[in-house]
Amino acid sequence: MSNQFLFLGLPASGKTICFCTMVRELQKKLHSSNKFSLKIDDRKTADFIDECQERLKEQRWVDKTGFRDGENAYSYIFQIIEKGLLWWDTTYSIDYRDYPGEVFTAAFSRPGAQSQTSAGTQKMANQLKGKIENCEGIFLLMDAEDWFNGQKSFRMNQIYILEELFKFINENNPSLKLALLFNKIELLPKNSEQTLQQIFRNDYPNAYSLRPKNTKDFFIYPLGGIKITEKGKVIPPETIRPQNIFDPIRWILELEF
Ligand SMILES: Nc1nc2c(ncn2[C@@H]2O[C@H](COP(=O)(O)OP(=O)(O)OP(=O)(O)O)[C@@H](O)[C@H]2O)c(=O)[nH]1
Ligand SMILES: [Mg+2]
Repeated sequence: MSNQFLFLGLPASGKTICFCTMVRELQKKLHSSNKFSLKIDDRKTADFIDECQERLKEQRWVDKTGFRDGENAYSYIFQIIEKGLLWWDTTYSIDYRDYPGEVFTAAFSRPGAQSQTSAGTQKMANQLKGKIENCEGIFLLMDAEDWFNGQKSFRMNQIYILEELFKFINENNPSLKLALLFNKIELLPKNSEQTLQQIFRNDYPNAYSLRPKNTKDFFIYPLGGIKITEKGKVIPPETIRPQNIFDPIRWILELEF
């Protein structure tokens, strides 16, 4: 069984870090499971996740996802194996696509804004739309700090893109599962989760009403927290302690790990 999932979100919303920590933590967790295991056969995927982990260990952020062309660009593959009775194992082959935020933006931004997009990005944006039509699920990263503190023009643009994405899903693949992942919440006052949902529902009722029917909100902490240096710079913490990051993948795959 092969399932395709996409990691989408605006540039710098935290897709790459969330994806890598989710897979690595899941792999560690499943080591001690007698029901499931996680296997990474694909060299590119293993290197990508190792590299991300090394960067975080050095308390540095990862590089932004660059532009690569071709059918299999940004494709990272691993298997979750569910052990059955005797030899009846079930293998879920999971193909995650971690796109650069600019490709997502180009796919759903205002027509006027598209003239500023390069032909290569626009081509990838069209490929991305084809993937959305055929995928099983989307992890959509939402930078919670932007929702709270971002500039108005930025937020309005974000809402426009969301509405266009929601409409596209409703028209072309209405049964896909959409996990809305609010992250960077550690930068907000405590207990902001409910406020975020209220902002979405009350301030942007149009976008809210367009949410596809299989949408669920998640509040995640891929690193568990952040560190602020004496000079006021935000860096990854010494030890990462992710919170809530298995909830979205459990919901999307319908597996109980
Ligand atoms: N507070 C906080 N900041 C984060 C977190 N994850 C990422 N960031 C910040 O967001 C930036 C972008 O993270 P990435 O994971 O590279 O974002 P991306 O969505 O993959 O970005 P593109 O590849 O440019 O589309 C990082 O350099 C950090 O500054 C997090 O869990 N908490
Ligand atoms: Mg990235």
